[in-house]
Amino acid sequence: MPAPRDPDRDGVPCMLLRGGTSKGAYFLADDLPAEDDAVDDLVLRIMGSPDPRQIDGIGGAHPLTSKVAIVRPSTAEGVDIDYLFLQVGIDEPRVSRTQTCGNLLAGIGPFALERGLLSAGGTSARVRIRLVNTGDIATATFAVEEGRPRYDGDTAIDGVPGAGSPIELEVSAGAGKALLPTGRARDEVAGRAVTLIDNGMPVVLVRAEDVGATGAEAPPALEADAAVARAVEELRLAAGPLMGLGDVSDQTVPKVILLAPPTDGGDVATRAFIPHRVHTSLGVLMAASVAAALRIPGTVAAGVARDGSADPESEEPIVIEHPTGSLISRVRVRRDADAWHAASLSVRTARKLFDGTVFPRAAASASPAPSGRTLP
Ligand code: NQM
Repeated sequence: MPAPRDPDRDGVPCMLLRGGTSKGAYFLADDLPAEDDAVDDLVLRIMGSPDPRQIDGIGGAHPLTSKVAIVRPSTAEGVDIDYLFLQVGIDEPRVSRTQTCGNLLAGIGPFALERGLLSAGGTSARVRIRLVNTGDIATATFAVEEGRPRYDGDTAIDGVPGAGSPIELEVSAGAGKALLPTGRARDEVAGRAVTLIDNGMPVVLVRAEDVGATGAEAPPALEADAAVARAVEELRLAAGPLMGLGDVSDQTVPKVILLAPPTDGGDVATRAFIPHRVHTSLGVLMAASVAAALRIPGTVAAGVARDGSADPESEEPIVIEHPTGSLISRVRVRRDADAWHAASLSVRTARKLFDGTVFPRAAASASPAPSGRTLP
């Protein structure tokens, strides 16, 4: 009998894909250890963390390129695939399971097809995906050719050069999840008016001017502004418990999104703290949360948006401006006796970048040997 595969000796099968405006390492759950702690240790060593440059691993030294997707066939009724997302710390040895990622979600259907977890005849595939981190359910629809995903096409998304094949992502909330976690369209947190909303990604929406920003800054300028960063973190820490997330000091959620009136023909302008770096564009589920808020009367988003875009009956696409262009989100909101609900649809692209075997950095030894030769 062959010896069981040892990740350190034999490496781990891994596919790198760009999903939307992010990039991540995709694995089959069966190719990883069973225990969470062992998975965390392994993905940290694969990505090259902790190290601000992730120089000894495949991470890209930014939160948008330090992401992992773990995929397995689902046992849930009516669902094809389970997708677990890991946000891998860069300069800290930390792996977070508290959020999902709508951008890597774009690559899940194609990856599952590439790995033979699904088969698809005809010209398109429709895959039901459970977002294990949040319990939400997504349906991904994408083009296939001879049973393989198509990556080439004419669909361009801002923040990614070129164009690709469109991947439609329809996301709806898992059972029992509240769109407005406090039940209110607007709250006062740390002395500021905010909307706390979770349409796939828990976010705190605040007017940019209320934290001392304009909402037109480039991400590095916002990251360098210590007063804004302090105000944003104060809001986030206070909002976390109100959103049912508990103490969020060590979590990557909620995200804080600064809102301002649109300046480029869209419905609203955004700058997203994820939660400490500033997004170079906008997460697709963050956009869904902004879009749902925009359609709910009384929210901070409805107050900032272009006149006429805050109509709850409207099914027009919502154009959300971000630092590198805009993202279009379609959202339907409805109110029943108890609460507001939402479902959203967005279009992304994804591309297979690499498929092979990744070799983790060696586990840290207690006393590393000195590097280099000693000169006489
Ligand atoms: O909101 C970044 C991204 C995300 C999240 C982050 C995302 C989403 O990849 O749907 O995809 O939350 O750190 O853009």
